Amino acid sequence: MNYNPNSTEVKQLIEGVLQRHFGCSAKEASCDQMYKATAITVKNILSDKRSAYKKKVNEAGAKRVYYMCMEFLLGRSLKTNLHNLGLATAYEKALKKLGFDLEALYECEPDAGLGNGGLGRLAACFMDSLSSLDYPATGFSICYEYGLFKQMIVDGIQVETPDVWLPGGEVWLAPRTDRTYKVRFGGRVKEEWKLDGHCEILYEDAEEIEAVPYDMMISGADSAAVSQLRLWRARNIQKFDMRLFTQGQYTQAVEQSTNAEIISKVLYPSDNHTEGKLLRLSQQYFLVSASIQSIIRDHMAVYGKLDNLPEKVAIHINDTHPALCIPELMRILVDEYFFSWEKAWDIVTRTVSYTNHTVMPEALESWNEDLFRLKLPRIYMIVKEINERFCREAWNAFPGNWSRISQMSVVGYGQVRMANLSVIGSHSVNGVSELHSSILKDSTFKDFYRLYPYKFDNVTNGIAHRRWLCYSNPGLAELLDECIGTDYRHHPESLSDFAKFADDATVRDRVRAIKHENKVKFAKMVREKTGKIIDTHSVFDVQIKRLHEYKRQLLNALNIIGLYLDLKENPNLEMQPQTFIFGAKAAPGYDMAKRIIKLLCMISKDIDQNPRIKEKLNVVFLENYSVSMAEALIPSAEISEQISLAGKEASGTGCMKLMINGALTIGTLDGANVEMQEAVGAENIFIFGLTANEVEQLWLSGYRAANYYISNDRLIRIIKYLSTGFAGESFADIAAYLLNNGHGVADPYMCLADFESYYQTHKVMIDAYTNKDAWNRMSLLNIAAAGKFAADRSIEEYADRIWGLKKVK
Ligand code: 26Q
Repeated sequence: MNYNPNSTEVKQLIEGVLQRHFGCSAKEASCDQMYKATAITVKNILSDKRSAYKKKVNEAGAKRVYYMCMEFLLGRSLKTNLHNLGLATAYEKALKKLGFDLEALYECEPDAGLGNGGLGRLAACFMDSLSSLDYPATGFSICYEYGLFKQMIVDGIQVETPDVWLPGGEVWLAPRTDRTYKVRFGGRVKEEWKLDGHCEILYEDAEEIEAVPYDMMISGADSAAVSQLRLWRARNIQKFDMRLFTQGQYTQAVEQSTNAEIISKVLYPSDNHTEGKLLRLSQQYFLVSASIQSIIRDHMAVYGKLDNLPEKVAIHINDTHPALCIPELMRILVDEYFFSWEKAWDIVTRTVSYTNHTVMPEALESWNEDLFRLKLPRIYMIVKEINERFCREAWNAFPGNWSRISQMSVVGYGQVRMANLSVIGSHSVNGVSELHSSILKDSTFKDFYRLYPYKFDNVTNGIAHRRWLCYSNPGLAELLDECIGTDYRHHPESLSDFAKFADDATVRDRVRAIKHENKVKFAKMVREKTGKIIDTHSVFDVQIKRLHEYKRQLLNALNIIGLYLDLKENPNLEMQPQTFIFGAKAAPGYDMAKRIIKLLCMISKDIDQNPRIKEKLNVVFLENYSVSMAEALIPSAEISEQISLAGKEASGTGCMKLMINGALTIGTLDGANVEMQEAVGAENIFIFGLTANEVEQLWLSGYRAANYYISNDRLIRIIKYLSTGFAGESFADIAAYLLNNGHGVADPYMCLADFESYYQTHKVMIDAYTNKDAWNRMSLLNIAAAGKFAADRSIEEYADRIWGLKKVK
């Protein structure tokens, strides 16, 4: 197969697919058909390329990594694949000859939204880097029929509708019905000792569900490797009652068969929060069991034995969600390949590694022990055995210290704790930023750190800089190409060369001009989609991320209300025009998050009714924030809001996307912000608020919101005005929440404690903005310092220190 077709050949490929799949010519094809035909030709090229690469990996006997994650937030694929393959120009020309515009076809593709936010998008960025760096990699996840819900805003209220992505997204998937596996749930387990001394495990009345793989290929940029993302879909195994069936009662026969397919129906829409739902547990085991079986099959096909698994295979669990691969791999080694427990445990712990993504206690997964035993009886037995052996080990390390051992155990107080299982069953545990990794060692996993200090590591997150800079901000990429050459596209650390141009007035001015063009383009898009007009001479101040109390969109809102009141009192006030742009989805059952969305929407509506205020202050809440929307918005952003309460955001990755596109950060010393400050210098970032240690101290001594309130006139006016409300709606409930004098809810994220510092810092930042030349210089320096935050760097660290992976070229 030719991986490098020219435009004439591309044209023929597309025409062939159009004819075979849709029975039409290019003239007759709709945009949707043309997008699909184009995508299919790219998929075919990728499949062939993947086969060739896989052959090379097998011949070399190279180690591979399997990245397990309940979420992959991929967004669109066509543009990235074409650019990575170096085929964008050939396709553009071919399509032009066929009467179509490639840029317009990109818009036909729905986002694959198989994730909630940070963790899922990180997994997608990592797949890009793995293939671009020529590492052999496979991702495993679930082929959800519905991805993350679509968000509609009706009168300020978030309404969720199903995300039907498959009709347009399916073109990227290759079903492999020849590679299905069975996954077992429920029933009873019997142990039967055989004469030869081994124990056979028998299952009675278990429900069997079939896992069907749908494969997606992910190209690297100018590399030989193509990564595979294997998505599992659940299928009923039709065990009809044949008697009923032959007696003509087929509807009854069908009714009696269980509906296993709900397992891959929908993605759970909460992030940083777990609910302990049984269906979620089934999803996790479904993913893990099918994937481990697939890994074993591949490994056996090449090596014919499993003793060398840790030398040839790295299994990475992205958070605790796929942690059941630890007992599942034990099950297969012990029950099916008759390894001794000790040998199997050695293999498992040398193969598996784990990344933690959060320190929020409500996000630490635990399952009710009884539910767990009923749903997964054999896995439960294995988990119990892991637990007993661990407790003995811990007893030797901490003799007599019952309370410590019980906190570290996997099974305790009627719960199965997935984080403890993950730490015990892996050889490496890492956090996702320096600060987060130290919090894991000092507090979350303090006792484990004493027992296994050698397991703990840090790999700071990174982003796919080709997608988030080169492809989504072509204007800036072109300027970089001119100034520093194209090397940074493969070696993002070379972006630092751009710093040499900080004193070049022409380059600074071009940075500004590119930003302005991007602002105009984004404003045009918003106008076309929503009718809303954005002043492109106002500063674009952007907060885009899931809606969560700890991320403190509310703190941003308080500051906006302050500005609103300033303008209300003095309509002639001289002020830099500011547009505050938000994009955020709230978990459907998260009432406070939905109230905050409503507050933002009502402030926006109120301002729309006040033309004098509108000249200087605007709030835009973008509906249905998604990967594609982020790609359109981020190149136009000037201020990046990263204002979580210090110690709560594990890393954040949106901050990196905004930085590399020249936005300046206002933020707390939380997550990756700490390292961003180190990289760019304190004079080029706007840091405010309590540090993680100060937060901890304040929490221990008792946070009293009223103390901050009574001494601050501005805050008093703002909080009082919340009760007056916006566009006819009072937000007295939010005022009570912030002051901790409502019933039940109180603000554990200390918005009022950081308010004054935030307000002052924001003001300083807006002043800085009015000095255009100095601002552009800072913007340029942020771009130059963003190289560290590329996923290429993260992946090199994982490959080197955690997975022991070598490139296969
Ligand atoms: C668990 C059980 C049941 C239902 C849902 C969940 C669940 C799902 C998603 C729990 C957590 C998540 C997602 C967490 C997440 O996205 N964390 C973010 O990970 C990013 C990548 O490392 C970090 O940058 C962010 O700081 C972190 O919040």
